[in-house]
Amino acid sequence: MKRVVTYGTFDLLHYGHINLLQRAKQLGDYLIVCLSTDKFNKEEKNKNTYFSYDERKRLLEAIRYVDLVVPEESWEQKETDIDLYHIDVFVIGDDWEGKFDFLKDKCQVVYLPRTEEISTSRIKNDLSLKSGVILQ
Ligand code: C2G
Repeated sequence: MKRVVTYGTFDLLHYGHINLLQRAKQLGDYLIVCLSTDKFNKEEKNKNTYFSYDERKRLLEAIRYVDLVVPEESWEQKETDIDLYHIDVFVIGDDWEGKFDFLKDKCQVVYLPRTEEISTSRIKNDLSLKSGVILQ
């Protein structure tokens, strides 16, 4: 069984995330998502998520491509995770191109093209703009 891992916040789940997860799953048989905790998002990624960790976990667990969701609590846990979960492939979007090449001596590292036209921040901006216009 080929085991794949990916990492992320996955806030306001959208089709860009789904595209990533679908392609990640195609690279193996079992996909683990290491989901950034609320603490990690706030303290390390400077991200204030709309949905809490539990809500984001619930959403990811409902996706057919995802087999297991576990917490991402630090930048440094990737190497241990690869051993712990016997990972064959590390996958992430190409906005991280090259950043995780140090994992190459432990597993295959794949950077997948992002879905360009969508992002969580774009959703937030568009919604605030729209609501701003309507409410004025
Ligand atoms: N993604 C994508 N296309 C988008 C938006 C996101 O392919 N339009 C991908 C990202 O490249 C990433 C995954 O979806 O692989 C999750 O995106 P984020 O939640 O923004 O993850 P990020 O903050 O990049 O966290 O330790 C690694 C970090 O936790 C990665």
